[in-house]
Amino acid sequence: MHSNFHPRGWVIGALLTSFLLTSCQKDGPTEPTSPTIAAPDASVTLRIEPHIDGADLRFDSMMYITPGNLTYSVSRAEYYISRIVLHGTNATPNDTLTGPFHVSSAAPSEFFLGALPAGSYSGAELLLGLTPDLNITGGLPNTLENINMAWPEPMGGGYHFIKFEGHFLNGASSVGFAMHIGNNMNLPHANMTRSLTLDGGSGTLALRFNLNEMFRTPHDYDLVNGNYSMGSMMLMTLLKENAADAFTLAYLP
Ligand SMILES: [Cu+2]
Repeated sequence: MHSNFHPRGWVIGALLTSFLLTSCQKDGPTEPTSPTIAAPDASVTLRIEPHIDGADLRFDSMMYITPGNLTYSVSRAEYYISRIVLHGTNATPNDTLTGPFHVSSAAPSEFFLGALPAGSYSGAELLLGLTPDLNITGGLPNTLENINMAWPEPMGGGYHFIKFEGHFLNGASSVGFAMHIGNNMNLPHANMTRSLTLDGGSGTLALRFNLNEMFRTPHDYDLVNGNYSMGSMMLMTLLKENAADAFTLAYLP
């Protein structure tokens, strides 16, 4: 899948390059979404829904358009979501969903949260990735999914916060891209400004992640000249800042 990978603009040495190629492009089988646990009494399910400007995410379909007008496909969208803080308003205190929630599916992924107290919230924030205390090598359980997200020790260790990969058309040729983010200084912090009210009963917190926002606002991301982010603090900073408005959160009773 990555045999036609043509990284451009790298300013890193051949040794590091070959290390990255072996450590970061393993395309494992897509794991199925974990089954939802039958919910007793009042319970809230967190549903994480990746999409591209409102279109369902489907892997390996050359059907999406970047803000820079390149046609592209997605072969992997794997990431952690941590520390979702609901901002309490009026008498409601903040409520924090610690996670981390790991997502690797193109379909919505569901996580059983149990009961959440009723309250009104002015919005929320989250981390796309891991908190610094977990972002150390061995900081997460040694499951296959976590091991596959490992960030190389020579680059600081810990884990990838996100691997967003696919191919785009550049003229007649299909070019691979890999938007990888790691290192605490590049941890994306997203804000959601829509208010929501929890009723203390059963429902769904629908967290929607627009992957196309990784390529826009505040930066117009130049995929042609930055198709491989991992070796570049500059590119990872752009992606981090673009992710700030990539999420929306709603409660569905
Ligand atoms: Cu990587």
